[in-house]
Amino acid sequence: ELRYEPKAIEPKWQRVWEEERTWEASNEDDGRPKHYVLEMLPYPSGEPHMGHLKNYALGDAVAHFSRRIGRRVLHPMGYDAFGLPAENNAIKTGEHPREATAKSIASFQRQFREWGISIDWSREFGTHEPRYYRWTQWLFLQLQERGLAYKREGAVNWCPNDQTVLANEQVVDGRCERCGFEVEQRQLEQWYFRITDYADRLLEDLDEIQWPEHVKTMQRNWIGRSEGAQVAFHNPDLGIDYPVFTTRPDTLFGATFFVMSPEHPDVLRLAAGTEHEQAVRDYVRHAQTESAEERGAADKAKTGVPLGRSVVNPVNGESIPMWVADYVLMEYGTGAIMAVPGHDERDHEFATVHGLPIKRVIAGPEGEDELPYSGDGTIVDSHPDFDGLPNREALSAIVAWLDREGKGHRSINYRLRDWLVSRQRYWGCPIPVVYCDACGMEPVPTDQLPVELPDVSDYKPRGRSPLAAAEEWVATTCPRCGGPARRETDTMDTFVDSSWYFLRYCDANNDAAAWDRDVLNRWMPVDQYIGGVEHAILHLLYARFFTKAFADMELLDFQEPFQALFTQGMITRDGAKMSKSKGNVISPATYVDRYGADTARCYILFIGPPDQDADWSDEGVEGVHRFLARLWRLGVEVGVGPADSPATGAALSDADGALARKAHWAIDKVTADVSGRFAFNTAISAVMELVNECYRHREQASPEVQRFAVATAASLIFPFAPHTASEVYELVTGGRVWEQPWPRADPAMLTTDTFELVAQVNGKVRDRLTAPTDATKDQLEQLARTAPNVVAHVDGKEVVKVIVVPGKLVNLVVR
Ligand code: ANZ
Ligand code: ZN
Repeated sequence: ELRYEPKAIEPKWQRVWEEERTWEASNEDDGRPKHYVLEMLPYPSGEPHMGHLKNYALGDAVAHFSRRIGRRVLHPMGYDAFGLPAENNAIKTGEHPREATAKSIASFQRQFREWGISIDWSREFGTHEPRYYRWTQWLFLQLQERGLAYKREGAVNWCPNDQTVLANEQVVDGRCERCGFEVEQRQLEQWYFRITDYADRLLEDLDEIQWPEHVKTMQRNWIGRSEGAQVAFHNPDLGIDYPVFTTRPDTLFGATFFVMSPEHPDVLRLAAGTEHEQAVRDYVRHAQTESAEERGAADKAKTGVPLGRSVVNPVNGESIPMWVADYVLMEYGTGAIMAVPGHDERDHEFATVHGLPIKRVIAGPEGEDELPYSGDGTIVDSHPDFDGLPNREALSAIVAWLDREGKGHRSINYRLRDWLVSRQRYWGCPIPVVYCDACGMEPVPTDQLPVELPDVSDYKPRGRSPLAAAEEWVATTCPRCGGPARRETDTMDTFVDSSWYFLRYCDANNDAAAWDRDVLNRWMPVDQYIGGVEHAILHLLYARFFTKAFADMELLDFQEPFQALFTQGMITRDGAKMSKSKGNVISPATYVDRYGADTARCYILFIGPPDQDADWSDEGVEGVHRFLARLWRLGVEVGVGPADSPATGAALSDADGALARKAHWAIDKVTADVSGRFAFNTAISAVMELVNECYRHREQASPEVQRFAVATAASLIFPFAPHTASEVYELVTGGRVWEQPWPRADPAMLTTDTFELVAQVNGKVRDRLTAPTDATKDQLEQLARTAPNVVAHVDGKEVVKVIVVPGKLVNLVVR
């Protein structure tokens, strides 16, 4: 009894690849085109899940295919080991983050090997290892030297649960992205990276890369470029010009009031001495207690109080009242707006609630009488120079006029804010600066890096970094004057670690530098990046920013890190996301143990187009397992011997012809499905068809052609089921499949043979058709029924009988 035994087959091949270091890539150029295939590195917290299996099975298929079409492939692996997931997991289990992380990494390492992923292990690292974060710190200091990393006080997002600040990108609908707690605002001194300097380049270069359109759209929206104007409104009491940012200078004549954000630094100064002073104070204090969530809500009541002052509208000299209201945000534009209730939704609502005048200055088409009107139209009731003009034309004329008068200018505004990178958490990369009473802030000199993360026993967050309690570590000497100094106790956002790991892989064992520029240029950019769409904004934007900043520092010579991106869909159960609370989590280990890694890998790619979500089904797994077992059994039965394709034009028996043609068809189909595409599901099903064809011709086909077909099936399935493929290929050829070039389809074998089909109606010949030799009876009947001259003679009559003689004729008997 022949049994397919993955437990014997898989370790056998894993050992060969491990011992021979088959997947290690040399940094030396050997003339082959390079191809850098990368999956997003995992967070080592807990065990690998199905999403990991899918991610790495996808990347491995790309890597294997690329090698076999003659490319020099880099396919490395590492661990994004610092950060909240690892630390929270550690707090939950009571185990030190270092130990919990080490355990998790060990589990990932073991499972990657058991899955047979073709990783270049010589380049592996965790971002928490001093030999890696030494360079994270060095890069931080390079940014700081150029003013791209800086410290300032400002309002920051604070998660009361995680007890740390969050980047804007980590606040989703006013809540902490990780734990879901409502985020508060706090005034704190923090480190930032000046990503806003790169806003335009981050936008423009999106046109240069092959990324899914929806990911590019998310990045564009996040950067949020708005074109408009800054216009100065003069306050005579303080004698100060207050600029506003507006995208609609064409509505300037419709501004009926002016609104400042409660956080605007001049609010209290303006209100001082007016009858509204106390009310303004109360309002400002109240606004501080509200979360960003509450303030941003669209349906929130438009609250606000008058400031008791006014400003002058520069276009018509009108005095309009000043208000303070929390729908105006300090972080956007100038923190103050001109309110145009006739044409802006929120201003209209505010004016209605507080009884402020509403004025129309743009006439829409006939019948559009309601205000606010946000569409385009004709300028009305504004100024003789502009009235009657289409508003878009007037817009540039008004900005030009403001510019001439020195009252305003064209302005571009971004939603993107600088990236807040300091965290009051233990498990992260220490920020390499010290504070000296005499010299102030001093960077740690390069030869003193890394600043190692000390071992502390109490790493729970409590509002300030747990590192502050490590007194011996904090106390140090000033690198400038040698006097006593204190270390920075904040650590870096873990997104800093993952913003450059793909660079380090290229030169992972370099002890003298973060990387060698020439070596880097030999591998970068990543040709194919693969990961989850949840990283569409944060990680991908930060990595692009780092790359551009490093290009400006002449540390590398390209502008974009990831030339092509593929975002994978989720694995679901009964249509639902897997989660511990739903109790529907299944782990890769269970399936790898029961069916072997090849079945699990192949199934996860077979279940549907990989960019879409797909539902896991145990029957589906069984089906794929049977397919691999059938392929293996063919290999055993056919045995070793000559396995070449029949020569072009060779005279073949029907069975040999059909089987050889099917094999070439499969080569053609799989090649098309995996070349620059991710149609792995249809590629796998083509190999399944080929295996079925092998069984169909088992009795009639010659051993040579059968061997050719089985070897071809093994060769084609190798990127998806590498162990079984290697075994079967060895069984029929004695060779190693991964050392073979990717098979080529013989074009002559792709055209199926044809014959002349006679189509009869009631025994009389009515048409002659060209039909494929391997067409089924149903297909022949269908061909005959749709032939024009047959249709004409059947017209309206009932077909009572159909006679099909394959290779000859179809006769329709009608009444
Ligand atoms: C007058 C106006 C008239 C506006 C109109 C819009 C429509 P985007 O497109 O997102 O850039 N604005 C400016 N700064 C603001 C702040 N700090 N808080 C809240 N709102 C602010 O939006 C730009 C528009 O948002 C600006 O153009 C301003 O209102 C408002 F019919 O000015 B507008
Ligand atoms: Zn000093």
